[in-house]
Amino acid sequence: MPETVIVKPVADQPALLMEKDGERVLVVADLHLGWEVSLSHQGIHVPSQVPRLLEKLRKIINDTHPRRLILLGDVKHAVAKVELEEWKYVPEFFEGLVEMIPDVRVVPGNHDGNLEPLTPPSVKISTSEGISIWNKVGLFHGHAWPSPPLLGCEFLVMGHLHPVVVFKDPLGFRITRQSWVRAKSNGQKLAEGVLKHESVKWEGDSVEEYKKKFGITVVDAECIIMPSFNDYLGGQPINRSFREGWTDLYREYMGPVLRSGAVDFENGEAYLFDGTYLGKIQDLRKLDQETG
Ligand SMILES: [Mn+2]
Repeated sequence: MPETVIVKPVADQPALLMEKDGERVLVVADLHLGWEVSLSHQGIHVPSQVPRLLEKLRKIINDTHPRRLILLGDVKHAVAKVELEEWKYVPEFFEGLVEMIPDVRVVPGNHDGNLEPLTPPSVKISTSEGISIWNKVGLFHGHAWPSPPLLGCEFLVMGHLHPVVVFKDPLGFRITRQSWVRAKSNGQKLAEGVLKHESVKWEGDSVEEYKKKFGITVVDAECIIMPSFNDYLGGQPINRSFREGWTDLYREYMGPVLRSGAVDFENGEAYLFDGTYLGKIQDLRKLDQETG
């Protein structure tokens, strides 16, 4: 019997649901807990987002009944040090969360240094190279290369980019909407990237070398880039045409996999949360040129 995996966004929510043989796993990315603390340093006071984010998760969990929840990186906002307020926000969030769903795993992002002392012992934290579910779905945050086994997965899911699409309405008002991105990856190029990252020297075909070195048959995975779960955050306008060249910040947000060109981002498809298909990213960029 062929093992079928279903991977699809939850309707109207920045959450991804995967299912195989009746087992469901829910994924959310980029919560950036404590983001409001960084704003308060600038004199802007926003109440703690923890209760609101927990409520949003509770609704999704009640609707979808997952067995496990995966937080796909950037659970907290402060990068290097643990901000004083994080000792309150982050444990408060996880306490509420494990009451709703006991099986919680974290795939760390670039903001998740020192996360472990802030989480209950039942929450498992992987390395930033990511994890695979059922050997079918590879999950990594996107700021770092994935571990070698992930390239054998049919689906690659990442966060980190916080994709948004920016439009102008006929009156010239700017409208920003969070979006999903779905794009095809090139297994050959992905294999090259991971081999280089793992400091493997090779000649000839990267896919053959990958098989030899890691025992993994690389596939052209379907790549899904998740919107940020915390909707207060700004995002990266994926349809900006970058006439002056890509900014360093945008390159940073792309992460090594997207920067390498291993994912066909230009032909990637953008979708709104309600499932509306916006078009290919390269076509949305033309729109930006016309209106910008
Ligand atoms: Mn990130």
